[in-house]
Amino acid sequence: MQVRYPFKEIEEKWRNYWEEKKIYKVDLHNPKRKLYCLVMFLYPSADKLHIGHWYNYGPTDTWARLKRMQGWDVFEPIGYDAFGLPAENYAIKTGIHPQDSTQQNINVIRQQLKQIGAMYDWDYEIDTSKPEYYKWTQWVFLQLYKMGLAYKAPGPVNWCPSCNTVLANEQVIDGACERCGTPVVRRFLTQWFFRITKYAEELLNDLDKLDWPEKTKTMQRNWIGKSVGAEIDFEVADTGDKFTVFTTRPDTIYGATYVVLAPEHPLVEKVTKPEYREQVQAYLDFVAHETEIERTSTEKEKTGVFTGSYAINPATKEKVPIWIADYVLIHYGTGAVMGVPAHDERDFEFAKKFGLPIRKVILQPGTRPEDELESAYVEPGIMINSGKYNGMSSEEAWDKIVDDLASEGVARRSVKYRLRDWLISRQRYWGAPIPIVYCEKCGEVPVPEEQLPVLLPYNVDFKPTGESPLARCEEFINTTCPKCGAPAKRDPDTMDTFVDSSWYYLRYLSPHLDTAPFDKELVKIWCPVDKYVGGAEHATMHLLYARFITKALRDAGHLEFDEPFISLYHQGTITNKGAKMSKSKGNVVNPDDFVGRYGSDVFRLYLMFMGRYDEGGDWSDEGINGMWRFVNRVYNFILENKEVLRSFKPKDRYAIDGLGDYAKAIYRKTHKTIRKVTTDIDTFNFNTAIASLMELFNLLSEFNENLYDDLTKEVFVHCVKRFIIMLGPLAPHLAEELWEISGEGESLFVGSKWVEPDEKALVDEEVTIVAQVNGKVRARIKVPIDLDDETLKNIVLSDASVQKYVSGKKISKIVVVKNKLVSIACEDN
Ligand code: ANZ
Ligand code: ZN
Repeated sequence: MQVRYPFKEIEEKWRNYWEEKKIYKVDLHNPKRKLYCLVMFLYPSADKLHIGHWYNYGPTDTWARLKRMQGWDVFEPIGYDAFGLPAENYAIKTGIHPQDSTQQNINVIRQQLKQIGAMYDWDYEIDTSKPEYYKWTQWVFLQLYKMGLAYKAPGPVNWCPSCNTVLANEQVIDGACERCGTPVVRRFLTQWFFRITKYAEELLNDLDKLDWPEKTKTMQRNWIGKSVGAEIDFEVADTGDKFTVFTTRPDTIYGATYVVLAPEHPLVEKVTKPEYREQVQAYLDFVAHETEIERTSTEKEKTGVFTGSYAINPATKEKVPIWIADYVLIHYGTGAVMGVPAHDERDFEFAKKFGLPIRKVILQPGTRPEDELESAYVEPGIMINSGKYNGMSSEEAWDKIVDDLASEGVARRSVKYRLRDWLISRQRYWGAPIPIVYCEKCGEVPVPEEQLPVLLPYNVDFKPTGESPLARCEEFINTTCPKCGAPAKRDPDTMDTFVDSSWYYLRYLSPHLDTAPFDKELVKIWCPVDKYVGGAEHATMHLLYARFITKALRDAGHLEFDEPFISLYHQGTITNKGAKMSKSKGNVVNPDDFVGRYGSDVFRLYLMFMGRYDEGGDWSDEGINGMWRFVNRVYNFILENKEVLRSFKPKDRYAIDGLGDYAKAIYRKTHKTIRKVTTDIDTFNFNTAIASLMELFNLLSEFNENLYDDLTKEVFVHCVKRFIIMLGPLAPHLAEELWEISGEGESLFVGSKWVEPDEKALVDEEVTIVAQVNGKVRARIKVPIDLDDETLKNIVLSDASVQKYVSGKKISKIVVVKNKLVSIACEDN
């Protein structure tokens, strides 16, 4: 009689067992083979785990369990990125204080996380909003401050009018707030920055060392955006004022027929001639209302305005008009460019629109100098219209022109990066306070390390107004100067949450250490992280910041490695009937519903079975139901064979030639499956690992106790035990239970129980197939044993000697006898 798989009891039983026996405790000080497996921790911004969390954590734990079963000491922690806008916005929506709502959420989420049945050690949980954590986030700030890597500066910032706060460049997606989608506006404010640009070159070069998805590395490379070029000085005609352009194409300077200043360029005011003032002012007003995305859009028609002034092209000594245009950005390069319409697409469009001269200086191979340009020619070629450089290749001229202008003192080689310094101050409540005090006498004073943490007060009106809520909190803002003792004020801003997460992997090893941000010894043993798994949406922010902070702490003498995450994997996303799951569409799959109905292992198995892990998959209620049926079959099968399983102590290896047909077949299949499942799980190909276990199970389930001799039974037990072992990482609760039913006393996850395949069993055995056409033997063909009918048919039909008898004829019937015969009947015509 079939029983319903009692997942509830079983899952609870094993979770309690694991926790009581502290199975997953790792001796951090003395690991034999350390492996730090980390998942991106979670925002407790809502009160539930969603399927995306589950999809990150379940399968990653499967990988980590394989490693554990293979004998690694695996450290796999979990925690909460509890500060920040999402948590605060949630608190604003519900009216509950962020600290209370965050803690409430964490308590619910922790229970859900436990249901995953991962190997988390709850003694190592971290919560970035706790003083014991953010004390050290403030410490990180102070280290950077000491090194000149944290500084305050006025500047244009991205302001979200809805979240009422400044955003980092990385938090602006297509001109809108990453969190709420409101278009971002520019504001001028004094803010705190981390000097990540100092590490631009190293951040770029070290990408080569990392085992990361190529796509993510490319995104970081593009984000850092290195450009090799030159700065060239131009003089304003008549006034002698100077400005500098940055160009990656100094070879085109003879074609520079105009120059453009960014609307915010400091010379704009001065070069604007009185007759042009009105138009220029109107244009500046227009630009002020544009978003960054509008300004840089290549789709949009070019706009700009002439200032009335001219500059001297330092190569041709010609006077060229000075324009202002929005496509030149103030914070890139020098905020000024030389316009070369013949060889730059934007300049070409601009010149066409405003009737500026287009002068070819590089000849496209296969064209003549007098041919008219249809569009900008941006590739290399032979120099023309460029004085003494004519006839050279443009690549050669690139260096020569820079050298010559440099010797005149009007140019120098220059490397620019798109990367901007990281703006870390937020005018919000729910974050780590910036540990700086302002004293009338002493100015800006860092809070001494021994006075940390600067506590975030509880009684604050946290609703955002645009001004920092902490500024209105008397008990917080008023303090005394750490240097002179005079009354002083604290910095009212809090830090971007990405600061919290930039160093968290270090804290996990000693989350309650009170005397240091992390235990240096443990960090030496365990870091960097060996495997990091999380969403691809973090390609530029978190993953870049954590790399930067690691390098900065290294330079401060606190770390001895260069990179935080050696190997990175991005899980895909799960859709529902092809559509992205979202609350607004009402198509979100709630993990609890299915964990409640089928259990955590079935849910985990189904998530992994749905598709390639890096591509995600499409949710289907039908699909998870299929997985439920599979698990039930497995469970009942083990129960039914309990006696046999307990009656034999199988050996580790069998000589395959001495086995009967069935024993041989299951032995071979089992060992092939071990090989496949091992590499599949190791490379995050969970779906194919599960598929091959299903195939193996189908073969094992043909077993019939009454038919076989003792040797066959013994081999059967050998195979079933291995099947259960392989199920271990994929369905840990179920596998533990099956392991116990099969007569084993010790947990599957104690010791290193993973198994190696028997190499001898992996070699395919061959059989000779008889091929008949209309009853006559036409060929004998050697093929691998156990081929399925379809494959066998195809092999026989394409055999040359069979072909002779069937080609051109209509085949009426093919009979296949596995491992023996293929018989073809065809009609004569
Ligand atoms: C003249 C020129 C001729 C340029 C030519 C290109 C092609 P990347 O590679 O992105 O660094 N540029 C420089 N500063 C700029 C700014 N603040 N805003 C907008 N554009 C700016 O691009 C460097 C090129 O972008 C520079 O080289 C400059 O145009 C433009 F045939 O100078 B070039
Ligand atoms: Zn002072």
